[in-house]
This record gives sequence, structure tokens and C-alpha cells, in this order.
Amino acid sequence: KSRNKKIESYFTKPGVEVGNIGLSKEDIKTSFLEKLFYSLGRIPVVATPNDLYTSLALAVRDRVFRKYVKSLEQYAEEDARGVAYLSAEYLPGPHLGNNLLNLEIMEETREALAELNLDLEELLKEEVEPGLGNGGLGRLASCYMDSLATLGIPSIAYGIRYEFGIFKQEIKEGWQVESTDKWLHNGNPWEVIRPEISFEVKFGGYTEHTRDENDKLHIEWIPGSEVKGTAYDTPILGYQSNGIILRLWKAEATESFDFAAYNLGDYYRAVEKKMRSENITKVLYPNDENLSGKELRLKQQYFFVCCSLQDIIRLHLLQGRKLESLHEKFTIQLNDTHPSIAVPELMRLLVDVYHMEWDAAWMVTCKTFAYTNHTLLPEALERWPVSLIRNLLPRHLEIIYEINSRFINELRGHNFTGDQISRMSLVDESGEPTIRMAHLATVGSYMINGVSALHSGLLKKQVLKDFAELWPNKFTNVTNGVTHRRFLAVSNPGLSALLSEKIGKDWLTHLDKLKGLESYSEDETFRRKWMEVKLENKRNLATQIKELTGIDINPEMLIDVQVKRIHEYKRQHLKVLHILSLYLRVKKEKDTSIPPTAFVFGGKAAPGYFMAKRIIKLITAVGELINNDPEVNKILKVVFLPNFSVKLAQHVYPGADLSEQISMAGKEASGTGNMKFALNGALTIGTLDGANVEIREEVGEENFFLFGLTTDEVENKKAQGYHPYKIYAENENLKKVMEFLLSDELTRGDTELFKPIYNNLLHQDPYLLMEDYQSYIEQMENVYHVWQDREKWAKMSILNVARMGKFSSDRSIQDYCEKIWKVEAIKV
Ligand code: T68
Repeated sequence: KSRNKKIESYFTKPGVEVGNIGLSKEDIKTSFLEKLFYSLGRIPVVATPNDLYTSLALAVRDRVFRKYVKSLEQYAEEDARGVAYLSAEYLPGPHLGNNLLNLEIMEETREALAELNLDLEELLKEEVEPGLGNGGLGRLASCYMDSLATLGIPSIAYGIRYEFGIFKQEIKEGWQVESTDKWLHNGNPWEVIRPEISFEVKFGGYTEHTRDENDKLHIEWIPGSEVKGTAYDTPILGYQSNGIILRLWKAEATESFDFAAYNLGDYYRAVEKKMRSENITKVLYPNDENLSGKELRLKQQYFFVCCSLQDIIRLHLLQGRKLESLHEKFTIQLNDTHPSIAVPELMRLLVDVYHMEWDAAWMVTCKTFAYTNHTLLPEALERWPVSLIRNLLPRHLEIIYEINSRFINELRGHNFTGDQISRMSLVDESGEPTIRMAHLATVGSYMINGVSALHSGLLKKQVLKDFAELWPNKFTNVTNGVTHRRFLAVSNPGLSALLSEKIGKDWLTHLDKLKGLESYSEDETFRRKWMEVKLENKRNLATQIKELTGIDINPEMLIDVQVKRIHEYKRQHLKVLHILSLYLRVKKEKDTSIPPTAFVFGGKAAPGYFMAKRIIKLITAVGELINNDPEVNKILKVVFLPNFSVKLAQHVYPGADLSEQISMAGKEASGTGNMKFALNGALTIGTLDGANVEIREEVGEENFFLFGLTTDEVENKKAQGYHPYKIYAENENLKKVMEFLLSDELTRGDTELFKPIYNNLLHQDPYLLMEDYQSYIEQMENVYHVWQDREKWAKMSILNVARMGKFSSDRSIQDYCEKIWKVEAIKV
């Protein structure tokens, strides 16, 4: 206490700061040099670019922590209700630029470095981003952290500190080649290890059921092995506000297990144990929207959930509170079912460890969790074999069975039929018994949400239909959003400056202020400036493309972009069919009227996903053919950008003219790239899928290029019996394009190369490419028609940006606070 008082007095003296953390140019320069000399022990002549970057990062981190410490004090003081966000994935992107924006010291830092003959842009390039996620789901979690911090919502985000993030993608001979992502190789200046915040996690073994003298049942889990999770904290700052913590767990061997082996003199066994323990957080599973079904993946999920719940309980008890009130002080958001083992784990902690009665514990549990669903794809819905859970988490299996049997009794009480009950059961017994994790999450949560209006509606009609009938009030929608601070303010300084010049800077915290731009769409001078900014961004993108692929793009071309994970339902191959139709027009019909277009693709394929990898090869093969043909390459270019990441994305969105959002209706839960493109002034060609529906509603149907079947039409088509071959046979143009997939020109004699794609489309075509082809081709003609009228295009582009206010993640977080969490901001 007395020590704390002593230290505190330094913090509370008015106007006095500990250390040099001022925000002036001189302060930043001094800090930067101090870090270089005294933290890294370097002098300028030997400093590497990474040394310079790290020195700046450390200087900025001091300022970030200064803010974070303030918010900690405030949260503790107000003892407010808070959010714990549980996600197996995060994609924060590079920290430095974002922190400079949030601290409002971008210019000061630029000048400080310039006075030392250093270029801020060069140092920003040095940062290696944490690729701790697969795609949209991980990036969404990070956008939400940005908004939680900016809005001042008491919160903490938990996850896994993967040593290797999402693999690095290279393209060799047109194929994707994966290598490990050693993102920690140069050290990580943004994180702080918290050795004192560590918890034990058990695995395997068996349970012992005993009765005490009062005949009360006690259940003890005797584990087969144990590991330790240690916290690594990364502060995430909000704009002009304090920060929140991203707490990632790393797995290590426990001392006790080590000791046992050491004492037996078995040094190698001890070390082996250590290695086996550390394996748990070694690598991110690179499958999006698909199950891996691997034991190690379940271990990862349980490991981070177990550490996080112990930490939440620690924080709760630290405030002198009782566990019976856990749900009053904390709400825990489950980002998809990946952390859903938290439901039985919290029950285990409350019942077995803290000796609460089952009913009381269940009440607390069901009022603590809320669950976000991100997919309806059957192959992505998590289910774990009962046998696997029994081996790894024997006590949890008992608890899941108990939850299930009580749930089924409740259903019987409501007169549910046997059919309904077996459909709703947590255990699927149709084949090898498995646990349906979405059902577990639903039963254990007080609220369930989808991520766009369409998706939330379908969730209630399809995957969780019976549950929605049982508990209609538990279901809601929160449409996804993106942080416009990273994806506009940081990544598109040109457009940001133009916006602020016209409507002031309020849009940084209130994106709906962009509405103020609408009237300028009629202003010719403004439109010219708008297109100049876009052209500058297109030049920048062209430079990136040249650096990464060697391909030259004329920045005046229409830049037509599809960047996202490669997946059949996202239909990158539909875009390829369109490109081939244009190629054939130029080549065979000598049609030179097509406006010059660069088609840009980017995205990773899951390493075990055969068709997705073939689609990448198809894109690059089409690129080879077109880019090297002097007859065509003045008009068309095709680029595959390797290793798409947040960092690369920040160059791509600002430079795009056209955004491709062409999934089959009903399959893309929301999409968030669609929002980032539109926010940067790209127009969208898209289906009525996910959040496209709401984007179109906001920007106006006249400012959106729509094509394809609706969700209902897709359903009907499939119900009637879909015959892709018939469509192919009746469409001359489509037929030519499809046959070209097998041509020597494209395959260079390896006619088997694209047969799998060709056959799939002709005979199965589960995502209706044949059906939507004609409608897509026609809408693309319309795109070209509008593109010829640059004034009209500019107008539409301005109106798109002006009407994107809804899609800020600030709005999403406010929705979560009001509809689900019932948490209020702490005023800073
Ligand atoms: C995405 N899902 C949705 N999943 O596809 C996208 N899955 O429509 C939505 O906008 C986004 O979530 C945010 O809501 C994913 O990104 C995964 O990455 C994933 C990872 C592991 C296992 C399953």
C-alpha cells in the first residue's frame, strides 16, 4: 500500500508525467533516439531499418501505455459492467500507423524523423503484421477492438498467441505455395509479457465421483497432462481516447510436470514435455469455413477459453464480488463457436471448483454468454466427435450430456416432437456421435446474432430454426461494420484530407457526417478533385502491383478488384469466365471497344482445398495468356496479388474503381471487404447477399450494379432440380468460354489442368455460376457503359462514400451495447 501511494503520487501531481512522453515533435525525436541508444544499444551508423522501426515503435508504445494506464484506473474506479470478447482469431494489421493516428502525432512524427533524415513511410513498411486469423472473422474482431477502445467501452479481448500465423503465400509457376509466417522473428515491440498472469490448463485423464458425509456429490477431474498459459498483452488504442487490452495466451510446460521428470533424472523427457506443451499455440489452422477436425485444434480452443475464464473470474473476485453476480459484471461474447467450449467450462468452474449448485451455476452461465454466428455453410458448422471430447476433456463431456438431458426434458415439457428433439439435441447420433457446437453455444447463451440482416434472417429459417421458434427473443441481428479510421483515415490520406477540407474532421468519430458530402456530388470542381485523388491512389496501387508481380498496370485503366479468401461460394471463377469472354471478344472478334481494364485478384486458399488452389492456378494461367499477348494486353491485364494481408489491403481498397462482391446469394454471411471498398469510393457489382443488401439500400439502387438470383430464387431453382449443362448448351457465348478452359492456348497442352473446374461447373455447379453467368455479363456491360461517362461515375462514387455511415464498426459496437451487452461507455 505505502509503496503504491508513493508511486501514485508521481502520477497524480498535476502536469507532471513520469518519463518523457510528450507529444511534440521534439519529444518524439528525443524518445526515438533514447530508444535507439538505450533500449536497443545502437548507434545510427549500424542501425538496421528494423532497429529504426523498433525504436520508433517503442517510443510510440510508451505513449500508448500512458493512455491505457489511465483507462485502467478509470474502469477500476467506476466498477462498471464490461465485455470480454473471446475470439480464436485476430487480424490487427500493422500497429504503428494506427497508433500515430490515434495519438494524433502522425505529422509531428513525420517531421521529427525528417529532421533526422529519416522517412516515416520507410519505417512503416518495416512492420510485420500479426496474421493471427484467416480472414473476415479475425479482421472483424480487430475492427471491433478499435471501436470498443474509441467508444470507451470497458472491455478486454482474449485470444491465442500463435507463434506462426496464417501461412505466407507465394505464387510459383502459377500455383500457391505456402511457407511459415515467422512474425515474431524480429521481436514484437507492441506486446508485454505478464508472467504473473498465468493459469494451468488440464487435459485428458478421468473423473472421480465421490459422496461426502452429507451425501453431496463431488466430482474431481484427474488430468492426464497439464500445460500453463501465460498472458501477452498488446494495448489497442482508440481515437483520441484510451485503450483496451488484447490478451493473448501462449502455452508452456508447467513447472510441476517438469520437476517430476527432472527429479527422475529424465532430462530429455522433461524437455520433450515442454515441446509438446508449447505445440498447442504453435500455429493457426489455415482453414476458413471448413472443419479441420484435428485434436490439436480442440486443444487450442479449450486452452485459450480455460485461461480466459480463469482470468475473468480472477478479475471479478479481485473486486471483492461473488461469483453469483458474474453475469451482472461481465458479458462474454463468443466469436463464432470456436470458443463455445466455454459453456461447459464455466459450468465446471462454478460447480466443481467453486461448489455452486447446478441450477444456480446454469443461471449464471446462460446469462453470461452471447454468441455470434458467422456462417450457414454446413461444412463450416463445428462439430466434435464425442470420442475426441471424451479423451481430451472427459469432465466436459459429462457436463455437456447433463446440459443436453435437461434441455431435452425442457423440450418434452413444451411438447416438441421426437423429430424436433433429435434435430435440436446437442448430440448428433445419426452417424459417429458428435457434439453440435452451434447448438451448445445457442443453449448456453442469452443472445444469438447473425452478422447482416439477410444472414440473421436465414439463421432463424435454416440452421437454428427450431431454436428460434423456442426462444424468439434470444435472436437478433447486428450488421457488421469496419473501422473507417484504419480503412480510410490511415490508408487513404488523400481522400481523408479532401473529406476533412469539405466537411471538417467529425467524420473520424461520427461516420454518418459523411452525409454532408452528398451535395458536392453536383459540384464539377469537387468531382475533378475526387477523381484526381482516386487516380493518385491508383498510381500507388500500380506501383505495389509492379513491385509484387512485375506486371505493369496503366493507372488510367478501370481497376476491377476481387480480394478475399479463395472459395467456390465466393465465385472467383465466375469473374474468370467473364474475363475469358472479353479475351475471346478481343482476340477472335477483334473487338477493341472494351474499356482498358485491370483485373486484380488476391486471397489465400486453404492448403488442403483442392478446388480453391486450382482456381488460383486458373487466374494466373489466364493472366499469363493475356498479359503476354500484345494484341490484348493494351486492353486487358490480369493480376494475382500474392500474400493478401491487412497491410496490402490498405493499398488495395483506396486504388480500386470496382468492387467484386459476387458470391451466390445466401452464402456470404455479411462480407466486410464490400464495406471497405465502398468507403474508399469504389462502386460495387454484386449479388443480393450478406451486407450487400444493406449497402445497396443505403447508397441507392441506382448507385449499385446488381445481378444474379436472390436467395429465394436460388432455393427454388435447387428445389426444382438444377441443370447447369442445359444452360451451358443453350448459351453460345458461355459454351465458347467453357470450352476455352480446356484449350491448349490456356493449358499449354495440359488439358487435364482445368477439367476438375470444367466438370464441376457443367455437372454439379453447386454455386450456380452457369445460372448467374448471363446476368453478370450483362451487368458488367452496364458497368462499362457508366465508366465511359466519368462524370457520372464520379457522382456515383461520391454518393457511395457519402452514404456509408451505417457501416462503421462504431455503429456495430453501439448495436451490441444496446441490443445485447447492456454495457455503457465510460466517459474519458
Ligand atoms: C466470415 N467468416 C464470413 N470465417 O464468411 C463473412 N471460419 O461473410 C463475414 O463478413 C465475416 O466472417 C465476419 O462476420 C470467416 O471469416 C473464418 O475465417 C473461419 C475461421 C476458422 C473456422 C471457420
